[in-house]
Amino acid sequence: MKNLMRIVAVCLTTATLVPAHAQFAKPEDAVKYRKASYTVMAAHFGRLGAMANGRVPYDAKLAAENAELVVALAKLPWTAYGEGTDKGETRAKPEIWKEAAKFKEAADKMQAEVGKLNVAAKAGNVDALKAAFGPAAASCKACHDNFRKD
Ligand code: ASC
Repeated sequence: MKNLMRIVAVCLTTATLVPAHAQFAKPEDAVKYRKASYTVMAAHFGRLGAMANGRVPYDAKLAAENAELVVALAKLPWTAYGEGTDKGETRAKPEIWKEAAKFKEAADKMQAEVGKLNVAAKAGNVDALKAAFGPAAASCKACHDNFRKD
């Protein structure tokens, strides 16, 4: 019994701390999860965009905090494209699964670009942020163009 409790505890801890290995009870849960991760990512990415485009005043600390969040959030959606998650309330195109290598390449590219954006945000000057924001936004858009229904 003690061992069983230990196994359950380890599983629960792992499920909580390692979203990269997120398990979903139902495909709908996975779809909700990935949409939620994009929604939160877009909120923080949007704050960086507002600063990069001069819509809100540049704030180095806020930029660094938001970029750090974007990097973390950018790791989340990918485990949530498992079997059965191509249906239901999703704009995901079948190409995600049919051209899985291409999709992974786009996902990796986005993560690389937001990684650079994070480095730029930490540099503490708005020009670095501006220079890195464009390519990061383009990497979001590339994936939308190829893999998302409008
Ligand atoms: C954003 C946001 C996206 C990307 C994309 C870039 O701020 O929410 O999905 O930028 O629109 O083209």
